[in-house]
Amino acid sequence: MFNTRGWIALGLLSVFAVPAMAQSFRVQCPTSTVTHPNPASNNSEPTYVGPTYTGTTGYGTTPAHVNGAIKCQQISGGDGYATMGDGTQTYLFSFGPLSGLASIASGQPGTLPPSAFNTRYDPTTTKGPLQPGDPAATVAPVTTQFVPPLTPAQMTQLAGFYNGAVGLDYNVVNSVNVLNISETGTTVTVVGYTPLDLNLKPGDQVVISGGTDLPAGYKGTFTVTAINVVNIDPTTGKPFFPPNYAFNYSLGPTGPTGLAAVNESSDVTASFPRVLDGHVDPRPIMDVGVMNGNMPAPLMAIDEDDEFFLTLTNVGMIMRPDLFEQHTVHFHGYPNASAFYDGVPDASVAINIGASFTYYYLSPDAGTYFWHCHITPPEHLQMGMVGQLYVRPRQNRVAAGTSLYTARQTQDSDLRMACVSANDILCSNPLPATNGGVNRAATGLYAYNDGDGSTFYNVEYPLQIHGFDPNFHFVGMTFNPEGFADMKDKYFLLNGRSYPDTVTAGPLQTQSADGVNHFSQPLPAIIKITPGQRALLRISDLDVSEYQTLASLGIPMQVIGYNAKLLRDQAGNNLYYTTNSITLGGGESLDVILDTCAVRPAVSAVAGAPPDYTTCTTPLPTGTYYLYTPNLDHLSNDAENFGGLMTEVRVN
Ligand SMILES: [Cu+2]
Repeated sequence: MFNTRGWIALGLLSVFAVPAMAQSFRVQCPTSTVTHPNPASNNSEPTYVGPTYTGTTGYGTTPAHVNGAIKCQQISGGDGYATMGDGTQTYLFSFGPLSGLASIASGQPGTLPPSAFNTRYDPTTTKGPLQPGDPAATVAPVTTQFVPPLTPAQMTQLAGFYNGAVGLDYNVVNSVNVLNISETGTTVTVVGYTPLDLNLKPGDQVVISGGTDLPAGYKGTFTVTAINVVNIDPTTGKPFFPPNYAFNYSLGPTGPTGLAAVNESSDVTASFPRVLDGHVDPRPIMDVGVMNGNMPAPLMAIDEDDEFFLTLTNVGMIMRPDLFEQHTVHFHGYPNASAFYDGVPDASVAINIGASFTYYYLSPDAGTYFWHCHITPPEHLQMGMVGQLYVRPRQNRVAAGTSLYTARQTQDSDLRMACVSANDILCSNPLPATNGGVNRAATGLYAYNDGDGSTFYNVEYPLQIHGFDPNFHFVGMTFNPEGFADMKDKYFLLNGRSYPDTVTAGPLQTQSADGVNHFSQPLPAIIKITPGQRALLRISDLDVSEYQTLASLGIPMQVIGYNAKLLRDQAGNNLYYTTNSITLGGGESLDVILDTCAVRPAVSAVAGAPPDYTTCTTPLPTGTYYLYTPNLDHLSNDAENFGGLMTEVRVN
């Protein structure tokens, strides 16, 4: 629930009962779906020219325009350690990456298209199998005691690190001994001694081989044309076996005909090449996932109209073997495809140790969201199970030079996306009051489907505010009862780090109780802006015990969105405001633009249209500015009278 300041789980009454789900370490990242029918085009975002559906009832059989893409990500739920600003190692309940390891360690979202996710790590490379602590264990092995920031050579090594799903492996080889093989025309029917139950489907390859009694014409590599084939024994007139024992393949239009049938063969086999179909090897998942907690949890970023498949794998908490903690992913305040994926365990499903579950999300509304585990929320949130999530608007995909107003108007012809104040009182993103005549800029992005270019930015920085109570974390590690009412943060974190760690480039590394270095805090909080340009800060607060204020010195903060909603009234007037500080409670988010330009030219003659954000007449002076908290007791790292909630804005 987005607009409540407490963490109370409002019971989302699901129509689903909570079944005892059979769970496994499988991952799911389909290459096509109903709204994304062509696998070849689902790895990138097509230009937005019109709505996906224009019907007024139900779901069309095929989309009018394919919009968005498919995105996949895998994360672990477990434990780990992080390094605080005063050097203390702090124990976490936490999420870590199980896909996009290189992206996450580079401070990027770990969300990948199927072509990048569905790859297999090859353990026969010179590096050998994935190691605990990877990629830290490879880029900066414990023997060299790497000290951030990474060297250029280490960064290059990191960028080249395997980035797909860690455990994804070939399915088990499906090879069956053949009872009977016969030909009709050039269609061959193969009946196995055992059922063909390993995901065999038409289009798969089959290799037929055998000894002396198999006519050569049957042998070779062919394509399966049908499965579940009724198979009749000509001598009895009855089936050899049920249909799931048999399949067809074709010898092709010019293939040999009249091949003799072979019955009760002793050495004919049909084997199906190994494929990547979601089957995983648990070994690398446990090697990489255990004690690999990240603070913040792995970053996720998707685009409107995407379908997002997120697999959570619970690898257990090694430091707390007495606990049988489940974990979930709760996309806080997110318009879910179904309450089933809301991650509130009371109303939906929770993931047990040794299990994986794939969440499915649509992405109808752009904005800055966040996510967290919803098991015993005050505990798991305080302990570190908090992550960032944002959705980029379709307006980014409008062709450069075309009208933003028209593109925004076009979206209203899809009832799923329509935002018309006259018949939707919850609509927070109506058309602008006037058409300012602003076109899609050649470069740069937008925070929302504003229709007037007013949310334009050049660079974006996700910024998570959080706080740690070291006493709570200590008793959380040492089997003692936690004092929930005593919870009091002593470390104040931006992207999981206190100043001066906030301005350390590259991932922070922590040696965990397994003796291995892990990239515990991958995301720096340094804001870099070219003078005259605009930076979007996607700020979320996941703090359990404190309100947090963040102030900007020298660069005004323009607040354009709150809780993933554009600040706009029902008549289409922008309600953006400029301030020098913002205050958030746990469970809130804000979109803030830092504009390093004092004077800009007009882009449009229309009164009220925003200026030309792509050009700057008078930039702000270069230099280092600060984002910091004016709650001065939060400018500390526990007992250290220094540090805390502060970072740098580097304009140069
Ligand atoms: Cu949890």
